[in-house]
Amino acid sequence: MQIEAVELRTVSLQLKSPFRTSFGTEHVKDALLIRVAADDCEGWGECVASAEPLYSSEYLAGAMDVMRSFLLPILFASGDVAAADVGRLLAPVKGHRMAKAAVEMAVLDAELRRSGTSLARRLGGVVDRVPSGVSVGIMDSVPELLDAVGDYLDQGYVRIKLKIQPGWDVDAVRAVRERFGDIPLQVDANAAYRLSDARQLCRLDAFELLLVEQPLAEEDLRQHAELAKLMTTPVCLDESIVSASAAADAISLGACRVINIKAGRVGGYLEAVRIHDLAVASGVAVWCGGMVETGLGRAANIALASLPGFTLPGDVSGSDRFFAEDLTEPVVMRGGYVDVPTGPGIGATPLDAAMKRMTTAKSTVSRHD
Ligand code: SMG
Ligand code: MG
Repeated sequence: MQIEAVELRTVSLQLKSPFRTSFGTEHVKDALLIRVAADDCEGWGECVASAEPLYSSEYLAGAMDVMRSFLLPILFASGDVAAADVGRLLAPVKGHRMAKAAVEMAVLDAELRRSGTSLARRLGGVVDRVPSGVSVGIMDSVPELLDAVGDYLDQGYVRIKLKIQPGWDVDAVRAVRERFGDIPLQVDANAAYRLSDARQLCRLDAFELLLVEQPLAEEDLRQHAELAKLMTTPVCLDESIVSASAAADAISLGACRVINIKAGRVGGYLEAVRIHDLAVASGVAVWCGGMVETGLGRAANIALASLPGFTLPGDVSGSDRFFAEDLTEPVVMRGGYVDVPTGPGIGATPLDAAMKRMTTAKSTVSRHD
């Protein structure tokens, strides 16, 4: 397709409750959305970069700038563009995978809407619903945590992930195990530990967790491999896996037995599928991560999670886990599952009124600018 214009839009969604991780507390979700328009179709993308560069080096205003200054001019100059070409066309720009992923997602959505194909079908999905896990933030107290976990279990979530950090780890996990027994449970440190904390991390082995996610820093593949030898709990990588190439390195180093795949982090849904394929071929389990996406990114993540290698429940919760109101029809978790969208493209579209209310800024870049 020949892309004629691209709309960049920031939206702000109120979170139902603050979401606290080892790197900070979010009260609102600020998202960068992109809409590409070609002569006969349009498509939506969502960039997972947060307002501040605390999860990874990318951040929302930076993503917007690199799109406007570098990525979109390349696409405009490329004439007829297919989604499968976007990664290669944008490769001369180093890094900026979250920005690139959003651009590719929008082109992919447009292409699929035009052909009437769902994203799940395009990516190779094999199921029509996927199990829904929930990520539970760091709380002020253990009783507060137990109330939150109890509430999510009552709602039907099939797997609980606890955010941890030094000072909020073993006691929190023990309390959840003692209260709720043998539930599928895992933890995510968002790189808050160092290899010298291995003794403390090994204390988590007593609780038969499904995995410990990203205990050490993004760059520390070798140190994750050392830690993995010391722990019986499987090490899972999130932040470290920025590409299929990084995944191949991590697997061959023995740095992880499990991978959290986030399309936004790895440069797009097509690279996410390559990581899935590589992991399956290597006997490494994968699951679909989340970045507190709006209904757009959430729908696309569910499509990705329907591929056969996603053998562990993902962070694919219902919209109401985070938002009182989403900007699309909400994703609904029922009986521990969310349905894989079947409509063309990502299968979700912004609702005009909600979108208008939630928009904080909007601009358009055209081929002829
Ligand atoms: O979307 O359910 C979700 C959030 C899941 O915990 C979650 N994501 O490191 O895996 C992770 C975190 C990153 C959140 S940063 C906004
Ligand atoms: Mg994580």
